[in-house]
Amino acid sequence: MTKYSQAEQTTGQGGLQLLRIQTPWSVAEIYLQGATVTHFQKNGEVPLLFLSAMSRFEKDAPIRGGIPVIFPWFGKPEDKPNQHGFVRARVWEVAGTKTNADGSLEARFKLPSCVELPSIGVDYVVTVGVTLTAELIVTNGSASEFVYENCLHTYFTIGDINQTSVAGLQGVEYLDAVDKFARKMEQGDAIRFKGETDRVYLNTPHTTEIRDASLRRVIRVEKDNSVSTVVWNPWSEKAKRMLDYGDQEYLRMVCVESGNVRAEAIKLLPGGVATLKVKLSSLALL
Ligand code: TA6
Repeated sequence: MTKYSQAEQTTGQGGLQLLRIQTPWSVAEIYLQGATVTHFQKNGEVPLLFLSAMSRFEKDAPIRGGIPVIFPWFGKPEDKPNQHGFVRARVWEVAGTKTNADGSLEARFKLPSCVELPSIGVDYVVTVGVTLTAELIVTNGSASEFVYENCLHTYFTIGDINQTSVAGLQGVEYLDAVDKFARKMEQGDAIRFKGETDRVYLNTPHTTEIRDASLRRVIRVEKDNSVSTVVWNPWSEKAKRMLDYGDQEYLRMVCVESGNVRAEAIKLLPGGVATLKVKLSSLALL
């Protein structure tokens, strides 16, 4: 255990570059590929983030797990070449690290300028301490309105999907991707999982809680400047079709994602700056 926070850049899986961060309370790893936080673990706890054992760590391939940064589109719009934007597979630059007054470590990343986004600045700030925060900052340096979707597509480690629920969305409308995106209302006090679950909850700034009776842990997902929450578990059949994901891994993970997607896309005026922020914390399930 380290007395002071520190960060070192080193080589990780597949020969990819990553930042390895140690703080007095936790450890984290952030791959420059997609600026993907792949690991966050508080001392003495099970890792908070899930990373597939089958994930690819190759140039231009998204990492399966952690916190993929989804931008500038979510899902697979007809006019787009692939799913979930392109920045999660690009190599970002480390813009700097610093230790904050509270002892946490802040790592800043910058998306290198790209032809797809002329005059759009994209920065990402990850702060590691007792909690983990991630902030995606978009600056519109162009002369026209920039419309985009964003989502921090976070994979969480749980002990058993059959003993896990997600609370905080009761009474919220959602689009059910496993039922032709039918518009429905969340009736229950918590979402429980009995099969493939893929829901886009709308107009919800609410904090959610993942209640894991197996690990006796609550993971709290707080967010700022986000009105869409996506809840996803592929379940067994889709898991088998995913080459970078183990057939049984659906039992030990759930995605609770924070962003602004579909009709809730961000419209950023010239000169505007918009920040999407999530804060992840864990506490004992009493
Ligand atoms: O977040 C839910 C979702 O849109 C699901 O439909 C599923 O496709 C998941 O994202 C993973 O997408 P990916 O492109 O990373 O395989």
